[in-house]
Amino acid sequence: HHQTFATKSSQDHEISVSGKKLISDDFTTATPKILSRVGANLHNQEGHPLCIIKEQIRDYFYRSSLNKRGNPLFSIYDNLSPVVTVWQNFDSVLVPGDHVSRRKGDNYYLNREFMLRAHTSAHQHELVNSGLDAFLVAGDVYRRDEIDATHFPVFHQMEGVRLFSDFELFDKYPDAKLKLFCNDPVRIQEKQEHHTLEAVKLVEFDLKQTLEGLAKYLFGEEIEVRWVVTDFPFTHPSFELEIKFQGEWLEVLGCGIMEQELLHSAGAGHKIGYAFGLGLERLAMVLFNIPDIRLFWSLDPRFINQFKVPDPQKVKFKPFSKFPPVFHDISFWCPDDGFISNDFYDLVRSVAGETAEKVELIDDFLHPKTGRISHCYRITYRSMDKTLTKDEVGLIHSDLTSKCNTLLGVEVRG
Ligand code: FA5
Ligand code: MG
Repeated sequence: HHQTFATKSSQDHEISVSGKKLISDDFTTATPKILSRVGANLHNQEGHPLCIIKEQIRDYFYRSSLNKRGNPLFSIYDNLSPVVTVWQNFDSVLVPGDHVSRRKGDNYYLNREFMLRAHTSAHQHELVNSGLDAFLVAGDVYRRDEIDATHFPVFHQMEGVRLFSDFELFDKYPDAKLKLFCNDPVRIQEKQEHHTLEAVKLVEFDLKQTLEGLAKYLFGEEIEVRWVVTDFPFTHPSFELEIKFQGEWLEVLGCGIMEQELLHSAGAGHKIGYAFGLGLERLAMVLFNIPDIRLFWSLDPRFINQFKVPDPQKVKFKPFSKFPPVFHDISFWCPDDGFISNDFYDLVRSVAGETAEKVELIDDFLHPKTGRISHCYRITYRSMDKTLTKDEVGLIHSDLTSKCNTLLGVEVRG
């Protein structure tokens, strides 16, 4: 029911993205700024840290999972378009129609039918359906979010899926008469209704060994990891892997046993499988000591040149001096029919691009008499590439101020 600023300005316009032409509608939340990121494919730029980490992960899977003939089991897809149908992103992986993850305020919808994928899980169904048993998908994903050192509206994920037939899974126990499926349809914390506990435990063991092995391959044998139980609509049971980084636990991936209903609808109902989704920026920030997620988008040669060495996986990034920040506050009365902060964050991004380093809500107050709500945000402007002058920032900020009035329907107070 919330309006977003994109709908007020761009209904019925033609959107051209990734070789497709689409007509925007009342669902559109994608901004021209975000559309300009599509096609950058940082994960495919040779020498880029996201490409280096993608190749490291791919090599781990190529080496550690071989079929009987000694060939890699997994194949990798790193060039699938991020323009997907809403069905692919959500319905195909069993996300219910009213699930919070579908909110307009959190996603970049192109229109009612298409969106920029919010996770690489959007491709699970089509690839399983095409007959693959083991695959990786690397790609850019898009989410409307806040702005700071660890959040950027475009980031990258690597999906992995591995399916097992009964004879593959029970290969080592030919006399045990083990089965994948049972006729005792109860869903418990450990398993789905149609799976046997022994099948689930074997797949879960393989999944966890594989991913712990990946963490050790990337970060060394000493890396501390832990498993946390969680929920996803497309897996059960589901887990997150956390690694110890600078004294804190950092979530790096989600995974689990694939929902049988998904496999069934994709034509692989006779197999059991696992799936996982890794955050490439998170892993690369840990591996290379990269302090700020926006650096991945920097064109500054002092960034990218540090990775142009014979053993790039061993690079420890040396931060170069930061250019000085310029701060501006903006406060406004929110419209009476509601306001979502992500609309404001997107507007800041559209107007200021990467020069908006951080946006913080520093005051949120309700007028006791009029009942109106006022927000005050502090914006930190800083360029990765040069010193911004006060005048330069002043122009950006006044542009932002006037667009707040016209596009967000707020009343700017100062
Ligand atoms: C997912 O996106 C699921 N599709 C993952 C999955 C796949 C689960 C297959 C089960 C089976 P989540 O939203 O937690 O889950 O994101 C997965 C990973 O992406 C996170 O663990 C994190 O490493 C990374 N990630 C998520 N949000 C961000 C963000 N805003 N910035 C950087 N990395 C992020
Ligand atoms: Mg998560």
